[in-house]
Amino acid sequence: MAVKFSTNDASFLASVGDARDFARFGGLPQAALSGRSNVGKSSLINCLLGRKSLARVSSVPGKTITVNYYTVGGKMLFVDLPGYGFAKRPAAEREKWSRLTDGFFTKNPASDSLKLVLQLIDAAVGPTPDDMMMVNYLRDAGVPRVLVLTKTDKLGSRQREELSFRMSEAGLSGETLIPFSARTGEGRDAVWRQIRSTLGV
Ligand SMILES: Nc1nc2c(ncn2[C@@H]2O[C@H](COP(=O)(O)OP(=O)(O)OP(=O)(O)O)[C@@H](O)[C@H]2O)c(=O)[nH]1
Ligand SMILES: [Mg+2]
Repeated sequence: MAVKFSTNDASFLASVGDARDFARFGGLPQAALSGRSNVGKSSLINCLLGRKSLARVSSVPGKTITVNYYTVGGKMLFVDLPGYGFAKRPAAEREKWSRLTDGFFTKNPASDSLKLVLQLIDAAVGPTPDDMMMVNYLRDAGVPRVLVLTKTDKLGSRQREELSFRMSEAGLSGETLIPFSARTGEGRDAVWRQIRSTLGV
């Protein structure tokens, strides 16, 4: 059964810019957030934890290329992965992104602790080629995942239908899909249920 812990009892743990430091975060189960720059990763963390600005929400996408760890109730970690798909990013930064993200999934001594990836997809944009690459990677690697469709507050009912059509066209209807909005709180409980059952917390 789920362990009781307070989701308000959360704090920023560390910002990691070097894959060698991932080893330090074994032990507690991890839920990682992956997605395009600006898709709403930090906002989702703040929303889940009921905090205004624990995770920094940026109006300029992709400013920092670091992996950010947050501890929750002393029972689990959120891992905010650096956003991808920011076209104007210089080559050196893109390379840093690849090195860090690749390191997180393929050369992470603490990867046993990674229990779930929340793969965020902007509901108003639909799955981009980069999103598809990421989802296919997670699929092939057998990483447990849920697809969180963010910013649903921007959609009318017609656009919601279109989105679900586009998701199935992209071959994603077999995935666990959770519509989510940090603005309205839609999907917050569903995301927590997934995290709790997958991480066993
Ligand atoms: N309408 C709406 N806007 C949102 C929502 N979530 C985030 N945003 C906005 O989208 C922008 C990016 O949000 P962030 O949470 O910083 O996105 P991120 O994925 O962490 O971005 P990076 O850290 O730069 O990769 C901000 O302007 C947010 O206010 C949402 O649910 N609805
Ligand atoms: Mg962020």
